[in-house]
Amino acid sequence: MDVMELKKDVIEYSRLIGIDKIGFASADPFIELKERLRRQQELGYQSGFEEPDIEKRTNPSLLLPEAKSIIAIALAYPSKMKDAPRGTKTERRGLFCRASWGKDYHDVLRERLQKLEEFLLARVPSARVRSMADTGELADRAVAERAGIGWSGKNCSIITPEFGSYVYLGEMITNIPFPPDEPIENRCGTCTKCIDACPTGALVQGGQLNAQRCISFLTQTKGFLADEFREKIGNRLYGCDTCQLVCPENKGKDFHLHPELEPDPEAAKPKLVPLLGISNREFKEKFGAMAGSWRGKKPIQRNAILALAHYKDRTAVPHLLRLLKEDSRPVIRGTAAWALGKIGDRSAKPHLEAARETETDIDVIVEIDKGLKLLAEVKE
Ligand code: B12
Ligand code: SF4
Ligand code: SF4
Repeated sequence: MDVMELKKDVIEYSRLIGIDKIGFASADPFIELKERLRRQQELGYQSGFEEPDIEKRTNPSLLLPEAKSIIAIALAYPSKMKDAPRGTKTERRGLFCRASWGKDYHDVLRERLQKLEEFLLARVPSARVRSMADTGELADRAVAERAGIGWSGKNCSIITPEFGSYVYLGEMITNIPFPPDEPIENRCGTCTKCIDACPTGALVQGGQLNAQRCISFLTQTKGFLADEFREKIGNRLYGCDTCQLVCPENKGKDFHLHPELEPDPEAAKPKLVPLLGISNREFKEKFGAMAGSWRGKKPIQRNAILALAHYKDRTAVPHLLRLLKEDSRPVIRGTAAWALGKIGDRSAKPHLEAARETETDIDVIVEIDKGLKLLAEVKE
C-alpha cells in the first residue's frame, strides 16, 4: 500500500463529499492536553459535558488498538442569516448560536465521516477505523490543531485561515500510518479582543476557559440560573458567539457551502412570547432537528423568560403570570416570578403576593421574594 498515494486520494474524495478541510495527525498520546484536562478538572473549570475519562480522551490507542493516525475534518458553517427577522418592541426575539443553525451538525458530520470510512475500507479492506464528532472521547480541537486544520485561538476555538473559527470538527482514528501534516502558525499575536469582550470573564486567560462561567454552558443548564448571570445572558436562547464575533480573524467569514446548514430564520431567531406556551410536540417539530434542542424544552423556555426580562417587555406580563400560576416546573415558575420583578410592571404585585401564599416549593418562594423586592424598588 502506498500511503502517500492513498492520502492524496482521501483528500480528493473528501472534497467530493463536502468536507471543507482535512488534515492528518499522528495517533500519539496527547501529553500536553492530559495535563491541561487534569488542571481544568482540579480548578472546577470543566462543563461536565466532556468525556470524564482523561486517559481515553488523550490516548487514541485506547479507543482503537493499533491506532496509527487520525484524519481530522472540518465543515464550514454560515455566520450570517439571509432575511434575518427583526425583533420589535412588541415582538421580541431570542437567538440560537450559529453552531445550532440548520440541521444538527452531529448528523451532518456523522454522514460525511461514514462516507469517508466506506471509501477507505473499499481501498484498504484490512483498515480499522473509528470516527467521532463532538460526542466522542477525543478532544476534537486538540486533534484539529495537531492535524494543521487551524490554530488554537485565545477564545479557545480552532481558527482556520480559510473559514475563520466557524467550523465544526470531527475525526477518524485509523490503523493506517498516514504521513502527518504540520500544525499551523498561531496568528493571535498581541490581540485580546475575545478576552476583553467576554460578558462574564469566562476566558480567564488566553486559551483557558472557566466553563462554569461561560454563557454557552449556562444556556444549556436546566436549573435556576445564578443571579449574577441573569442579565448577562441577554437574548441568547442557546450558546454564545461573542468571542467569535469580535475576532478579527472572522471578519468577512460567512460560508454557505452546505444547504443543510442554512438556518430556518424563524427557528434560529424565534419570537420569545410564543416559546413560553409551546407544547412538547410543537417544540420537537420546530426545533427538534437543531443541535440547540438537545437539552429539551425547559432550558430554552427559561432562557426565553430571562430574555423577556432583559428587554423589560411588558407585553409578556400576562404570559409570565400564567406560568407563575400554572406551570408544573419550579424553575419556570420561579424564573417567571423574578422576571416579573425585573420587568417592573407594578400590576404584577398582587399576583406575586398571592402566589407567595400558595407556593410550596422553597426555591420558587425565594424567587417570588426577589421579584417582590425588585418591584418595591420600582419608582412611581
Ligand atoms: C465541553 C464542550 C464545550 C463546553 C466547554 C468549552 C471549552 N472551551 O472547554 C461549553 C459548553 C462551554 C462549550 C461551548 C462552546 N462550544 Co463546545 N465543545 C465541548 C466539547 C464536547 C469538549 C471540549 C473540551 O474537551 N474542553 C476541554 C478543553 C481543556 O479543551 P479544548 O478547548 O477542547 O482543547 C484545547 C485546549 O485544551 C488547548 N490547550 C491544551 N493544552 C493547553 C495548554 C495551554 C497553556 C493553553 C493556552 C491551551 C491548551 O488546546 C486544545 C486545542 O485547541 C467539544 C467536542 C469534543 N469532543 O472535543 C465541543 C467543541 C469544542 N465545541 C464547539 C463549539 C462550536 C462551541 C461554541 C462555539 C458553541 C457556541 N457558539 O456556544 C462554544 C465556544 C465556547 C468557548 N469559548 O470555548 C466546537 C469547536 C469548533 C472550533 N472551531 O473550535 C467543538 C469542537 C464541537 C465540534 N465537534 O465541532 N463547549
Ligand atoms: S462563548 Fe460567550 S461566555 Fe463563553 S467564552 Fe465566549 S464570549 Fe465568553
Ligand atoms: S479575538 Fe484576537 S486573541 Fe481572540 S482568538 Fe481572535 S485573534 Fe485570537
